[in-house]
Amino acid sequence: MNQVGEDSGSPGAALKRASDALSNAGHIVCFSGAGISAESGIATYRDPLTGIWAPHDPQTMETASAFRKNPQLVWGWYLWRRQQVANAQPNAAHLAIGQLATIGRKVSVITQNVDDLHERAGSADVMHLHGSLSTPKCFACHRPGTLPQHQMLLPADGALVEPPRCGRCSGKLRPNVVWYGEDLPSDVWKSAVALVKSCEVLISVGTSGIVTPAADIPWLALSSGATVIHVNTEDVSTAQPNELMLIGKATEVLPKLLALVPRAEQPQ
Ligand code: BV8
Ligand code: ZN
Repeated sequence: MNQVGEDSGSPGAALKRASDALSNAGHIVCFSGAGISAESGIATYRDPLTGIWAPHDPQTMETASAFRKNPQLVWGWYLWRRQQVANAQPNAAHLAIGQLATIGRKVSVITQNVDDLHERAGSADVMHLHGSLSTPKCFACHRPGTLPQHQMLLPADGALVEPPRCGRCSGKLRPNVVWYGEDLPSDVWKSAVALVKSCEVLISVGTSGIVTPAADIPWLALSSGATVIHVNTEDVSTAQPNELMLIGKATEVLPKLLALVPRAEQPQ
């Protein structure tokens, strides 16, 4: 298994192999998890919750049954997370991926994250496998909910409030994210799989690979003949031939790696 910093002084053998693979690639997929937003101050799912949310386990709050049981708590948690994202900035890793699309190669961004930091870093057509915090939808009729800004903010005193109602059927509004036990949006999943099967390189950044079917993405790329480059503070590789492990923080590894990739001769 190759990792960054193997050789003394020069860029690591894996970093060299990774930049070579990217330099020969026409289509690159960037697949991200919560770890890419960690350095923007957004807690990962491995971090314990803090403040008023500390007593709660995220996994139990990310379900339809939790919302049915306590809509105020779940709605409040998502408003709090939305505010966390609004107060955060894209970091050097998001920006490096945003930049990659400007060097004449086809770049697709597929994320498990529900934040909008890839978009705010300049990436276009970001595919959100697990939805997004940006707009709510109706729990009953699934239509998107449009809300005045003040209803998308947690009350200053942190009070938990009833979720607003759908303008069409007056059902409760819920976050437009994919909860555990819910199917991923089939159109998004199908498009993501098609892109992963057709890319030459997939960079997998900041994901623990626990949640399926998203966790299958890197292995789908490998089995389709692509090179997979993992970027993570921990070793998450399975040391297969076309698999590279770059260990380090996304904001340190990604800019260094992507700076080594020249503009494509024949723009894609
Ligand atoms: C589905 C949106 C078909 C919500 C999320 C039993 C019963 C029912 C279902 C299941 C079951 N067993 C398994 C399942 C399937 C289930 C599942 O996978 N469960 C897990 C818990 C085992 N999946 C589903 O239910 C999915 N739907 O399968 O539909 C179906 C239908 C019915 C019944 C069966 C099947 C839907 C899953 C979607 C859940 N929604 N998010 C919200 O966010 O509120 S998941 C959420 O958690 C994220 O979106 C993401 O996918 C996941 C977290 O994973 P990561 O992103 O990897 O983040 P994590 O914190 O884990 O790791 C961070 C990584 O970054 C670490 O590796 C760390 O080392 C690294 N890192 C940290 N800092 C840095 C860094 N790396 C680089 N730089 C740094 N600075
Ligand atoms: Zn409705």
